[in-house]
Amino acid sequence: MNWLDHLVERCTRRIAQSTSRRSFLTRLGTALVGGAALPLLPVARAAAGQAGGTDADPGDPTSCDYWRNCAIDGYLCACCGGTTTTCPPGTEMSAITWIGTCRNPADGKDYIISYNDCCGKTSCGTCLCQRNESDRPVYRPHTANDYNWCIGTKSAVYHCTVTVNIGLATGAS
Ligand code: ABN
Repeated sequence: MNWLDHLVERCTRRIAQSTSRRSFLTRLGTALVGGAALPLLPVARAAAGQAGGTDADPGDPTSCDYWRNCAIDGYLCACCGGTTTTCPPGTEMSAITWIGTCRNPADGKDYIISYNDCCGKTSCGTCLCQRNESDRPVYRPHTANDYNWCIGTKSAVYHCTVTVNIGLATGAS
């Protein structure tokens, strides 16, 4: 910890030499008030919603029981170095996807969930989740989820699946 003490001491001395106490306090106050206001910005709220675990997006994205996983058949990217919406490093997201409709327990509404496969590495092997709601036999491809959607990607090797919330489902399901 000695180096940390020296670093903090040097920084403190440099600040003391180059600023007056009043201007230092003004800057510190601005930083504190500004920092406290950051979560009020729309961007911060959106990020919180994506991360899961909030009222709007409850549950653990690494659990098969997580609400967005209702129609999935694959490995959860949130367990494989990615998140619910981003592929793990070194993999590429498929543009062609399986679509499901899942009910969000936070508001009781149905949302359209896009199950994009992440491609380019061998199977993640962790958090296999097969909830398969509304899945139909593979001889009806447009209603079946048991497919490798790594099509049109550089590699056809399947790694894991993300669960992107596309938006509110409207009309009859
Ligand atoms: N869409 C996930 C997946 C990949 C390979 C085989 C079956 C299902």
